[in-house]
Amino acid sequence: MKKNFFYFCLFLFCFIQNSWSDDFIINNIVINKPWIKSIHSGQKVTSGYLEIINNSKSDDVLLSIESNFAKNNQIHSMNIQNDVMKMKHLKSGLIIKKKSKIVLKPGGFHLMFSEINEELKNKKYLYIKLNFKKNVSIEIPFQIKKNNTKGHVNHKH
Ligand SMILES: [Cu+2]
Repeated sequence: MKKNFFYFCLFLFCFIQNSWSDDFIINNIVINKPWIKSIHSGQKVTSGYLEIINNSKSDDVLLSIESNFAKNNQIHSMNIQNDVMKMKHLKSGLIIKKKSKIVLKPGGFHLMFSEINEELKNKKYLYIKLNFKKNVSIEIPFQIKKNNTKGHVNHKH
């Protein structure tokens, strides 16, 4: 019991400490720089990005994501086919190989939110829950930022 309490405190300490620097740690997973593209009022779709590092000795999978502000929350890949960017819903999730890092960025893997049901104007952060296969789940704030790249223009589902 005492031992569990110690681990709980250690977890809290790590979590709080890391939330100040935009890094989050849960078990063997480290998450860096989570951000989400700001939207105009009336816009119903946006996307989110982050870096995920898997420090464990086995592969893990980001199985799904959840949020309160959108009805549809999906993990997508993006590829160029005949000069057209195509997105694909990764229904069985995104694999993060052991001891490696995966970067979700404009033009590549991303989190996709549609049917957005909230006014997001005056918010700085949005909370999104990431469900991993082995390292359980973590709910973290994604910073809302303007998008400066053109990675998500000209695409088709
Ligand atoms: Cu997408």
